[in-house]
Amino acid sequence: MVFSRFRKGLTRTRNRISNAMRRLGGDTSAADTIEALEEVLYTADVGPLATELLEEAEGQLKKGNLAKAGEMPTWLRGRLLDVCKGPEGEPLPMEAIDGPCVVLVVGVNGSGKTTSIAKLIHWLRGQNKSVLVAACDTFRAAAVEQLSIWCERTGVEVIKGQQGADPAAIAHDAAAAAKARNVDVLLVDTAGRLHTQKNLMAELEKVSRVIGRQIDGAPHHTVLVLDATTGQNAVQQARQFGETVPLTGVFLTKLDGTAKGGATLSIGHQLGLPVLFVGLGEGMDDIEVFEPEEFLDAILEPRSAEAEA
Ligand SMILES: Nc1nc2c(ncn2[C@@H]2O[C@H](COP(=O)(O)OP(=O)(O)O)[C@@H](O)[C@H]2O)c(=O)[nH]1
Ligand SMILES: [Mg+2]
Repeated sequence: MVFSRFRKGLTRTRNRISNAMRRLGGDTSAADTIEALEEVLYTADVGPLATELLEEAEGQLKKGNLAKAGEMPTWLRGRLLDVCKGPEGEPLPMEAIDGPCVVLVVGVNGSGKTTSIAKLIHWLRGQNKSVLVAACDTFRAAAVEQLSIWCERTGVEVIKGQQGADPAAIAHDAAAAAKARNVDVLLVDTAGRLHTQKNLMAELEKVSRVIGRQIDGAPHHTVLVLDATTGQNAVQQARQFGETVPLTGVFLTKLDGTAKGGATLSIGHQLGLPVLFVGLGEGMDDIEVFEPEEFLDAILEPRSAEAEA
């Protein structure tokens, strides 16, 4: 069940804030309530949003709103939901386009790009979409191999070149092949890079441009893969990547390995970028479409009857 998968993946975040959440719902003084709220927000790493919400809560308490025990958690959930909903993301794959939907996958080293591509293949195949993959991370030999193994397992073809080959050339061939075969989706894996690596950033721009020359309007999605365990740093990365290639959304990985799941909330809020998918483990089926309501239930609602791992 989707619901329990979110809960399982977000156990760490939920456990870290559960005591403070209980205090928040208790019948305590305004000062204690604010302290509990502060702990919830900072522990979950919601970023600058914390200050904003704390001020708002203080104002509400002073006015005598939120006076009854139990009102504060409901208020918090409502406010976080507003934030979390963020901008609407264009669904993937896009049905309205003529020809293959091209998804360029970018991010820093180790953020989980290749694994997330495997997950996307699995998810798309589950919807009976035909998929082709471009191995444009030609930087490390192991990268092409890693991607090829996933493609073999999922039964999709991968367009690849030699180690050190020009990623733009592979992108070109892959886009041509995707068009010729009329596949539903072309997923493009890229090498990890930092915003400070000017050549690599220029290379990314070129990959994107070359694809656009082959297929009208492509890439239709440029998805930034962010490692949730980096918390607020992820927000910085998103800003910097967005300056080179226009981003359409985020794939947030490793939510299962962090207590900083709250950072997810800041991404939409601070960047105006939708979180499209989340990664909740290393397997190819550890992928979920981001659902704000389920996400909030999973971090905010401890269940005493539930055996938490
Ligand atoms: N726990 C967990 N590990 C992940 C997730 N996504 C990726 N990883 C791991 O992160 C590491 C780097 O992933 P990889 O896809 O090679 O990153 P890339 O360099 O961006 O392509 C690997 O060990 C993956 O198994 C996730 O959602 N949860
Ligand atoms: Mg990779």
